Amino acid sequence: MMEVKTSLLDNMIGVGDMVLLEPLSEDSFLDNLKNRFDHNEIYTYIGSVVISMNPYRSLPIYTPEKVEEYRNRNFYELSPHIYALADEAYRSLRDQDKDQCILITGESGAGKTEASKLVMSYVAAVCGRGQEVNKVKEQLLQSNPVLEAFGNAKTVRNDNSSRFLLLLLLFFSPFLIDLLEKSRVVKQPRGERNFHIFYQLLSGASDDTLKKLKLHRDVSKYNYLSLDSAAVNGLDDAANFRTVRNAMEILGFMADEVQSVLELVAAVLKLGNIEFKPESRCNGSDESRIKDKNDLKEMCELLGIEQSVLERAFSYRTVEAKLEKVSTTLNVAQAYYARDALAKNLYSRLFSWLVTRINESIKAQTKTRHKVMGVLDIYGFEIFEVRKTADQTSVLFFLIRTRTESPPKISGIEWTNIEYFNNAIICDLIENNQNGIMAMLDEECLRPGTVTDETFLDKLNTVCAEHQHFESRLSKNSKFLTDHSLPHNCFRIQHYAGKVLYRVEGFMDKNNDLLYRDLSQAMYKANHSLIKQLFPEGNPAKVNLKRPPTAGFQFKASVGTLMRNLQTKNPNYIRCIKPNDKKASHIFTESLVRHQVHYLGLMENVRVRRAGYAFRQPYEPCLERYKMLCKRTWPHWRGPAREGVEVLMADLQVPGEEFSYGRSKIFIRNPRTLFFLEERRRQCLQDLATLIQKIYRGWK
Ligand code: AOV
Ligand code: MG
Repeated sequence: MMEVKTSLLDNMIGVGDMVLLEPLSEDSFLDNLKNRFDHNEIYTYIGSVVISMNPYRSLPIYTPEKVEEYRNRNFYELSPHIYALADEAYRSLRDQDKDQCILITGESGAGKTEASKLVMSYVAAVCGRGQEVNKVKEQLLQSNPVLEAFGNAKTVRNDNSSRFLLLLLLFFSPFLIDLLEKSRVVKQPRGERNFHIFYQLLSGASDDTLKKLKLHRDVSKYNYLSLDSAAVNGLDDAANFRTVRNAMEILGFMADEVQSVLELVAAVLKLGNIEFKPESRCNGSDESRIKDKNDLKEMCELLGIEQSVLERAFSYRTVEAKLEKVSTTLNVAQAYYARDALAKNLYSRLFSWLVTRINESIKAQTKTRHKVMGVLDIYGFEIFEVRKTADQTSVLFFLIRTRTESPPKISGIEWTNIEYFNNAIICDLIENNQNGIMAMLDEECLRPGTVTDETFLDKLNTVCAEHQHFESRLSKNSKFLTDHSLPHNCFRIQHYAGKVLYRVEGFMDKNNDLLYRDLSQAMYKANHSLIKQLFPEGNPAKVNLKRPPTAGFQFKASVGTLMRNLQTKNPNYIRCIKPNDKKASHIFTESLVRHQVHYLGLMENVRVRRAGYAFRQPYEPCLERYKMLCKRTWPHWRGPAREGVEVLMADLQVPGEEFSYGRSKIFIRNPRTLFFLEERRRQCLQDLATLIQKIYRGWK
């Protein structure tokens, strides 16, 4: 009886909407994905959620004709496509005045950034015209190459991996949250690169520009640039550099601004080449000395800093205790720490400045407040990798929060229990103000003396054992897992996605990119307007004894703003899946996809949607609509509407598990049942029409 054809199901490879999958199991889910993927159908729905499989090759499905095809069409009318979601979001924004956000999740390399670009370009193509709009559109699209040059890098998982958090609010008050993975500036994991811009500059800039920036073309000359992966297949650094320069021009950067930006990029490279050596003092202490002052000199020339000022800032540290100032000398390790902290700060502040600058130039084009559409592109977490850094921890809990989706609570009905993972526990575990992991990390960073990654782990373990409250919560839910089977220096957290092993190595460092005040003051003294602007705390007139916030704290604050922002918007979800680990087209590695289906919570997603969102209707209109399908209810039903619906469903032999009777509404689990009812109704009306025609002809 459930054989129904709708336009959605016609000529469709497999099932276009997982909600209609029958029977529903993880295996059938994967089979359906694979079947569709093998036939170039990379998009599949779960209700209104779009699953996107990375094809790893360009498909002819993003043409202007496709845009026209999807324009102003209903979501389910055509075969699944990211354009359908973009169109739906755009139309609700335009017609219903609802601010929209598009949340894109998935692991690194799954296609989040590409998806966000597709949404942006679709919206740009269909949205209104006019001079103002066109300008903004162009600027928005041009912000991509600039942000990617400064914020993306080659990683093991993705040659163009976003290392920052990006929230783009289109229409037209763009707003970007930038949480750059700063640690990459000074150190990259094996097989990975620093941010694209460094390589782009060295290979794409003219000889003249390089000379002005006091740079060599040779990547191997720079400590901060990893050697083993300098050239990436399919990535044309030189051409991309031209694209970036051009985009900056369109975005309204002045020539001297571009020059300043490049000077900063060059200064970071120079900074990385400054090296220190120990010099023993007669009192037995080790002081550090700069090995070769040439790089220091050139860096100072680039930034208009007096060499002696910076040199001093690399040798001494002033600690202000109450009203006293005490200078202590730095040893070699501390000098390197100071150097790297400066590089991280220089670069990440430059990035923030770029983001603000881009926002301003786009804002300058818009005179009125417009409705807002946000695209959130998050850097993926590398689920298979053991090594997790503090930067990524933050992203993890963010992802978890965005993904929380609980089943609907409906009164008066029994639902088959839907298991879903309670993320609140994890959020609490990581974020809790007193004894959450981030809070403890902050506390350790604030402790004077010798704190190391190991003492942090010890603390985590003891706190978990000590705090009754904390422990009971943890042990009950076993979310924080430490045991003797764990490798050295590790702890494990049971995340939504599965268990993740964290290695504490580097946690403290990454959380603590504290810049000694001597250095920020040295930067503020620079005769370089951009640098001065980036280090306002170096202004001696504004002595602020408060410690700068740690990375974890900053992240928490930004995520807070972001969450508040997102909560006011209507969400649209895109879940990206990576078909294989080889960046190859046509390969579908089942185990890998299965894993992602697990941690993206897609099965739960289908169940939630089937259970809750499929269809519900008060008894009266339901009876009115379908009463023609049953002799006992047609043309009039005398009695309570609910009983009428019961008679109707029994007469049509709709299986009992397909629907439930609520207090005032009927709930239908599966849209298939709805299609069935609609199809029967359509047939009925058609029969009626034919009958009327016959009668009419008979009359003639
Ligand atoms: P990510 O954003 O999810 O990773 P990307 O969007 O950068 O991943 O995608 C990685 C690569 O996959 C791209 O550079 C493309 O080569 C390819 N790709 C993705 N989507 C498509 C598509 N729809 N069509 C063709 N190729 C595609 V990360 O930023 O690393 O989390 O941190
Ligand atoms: Mg990305």
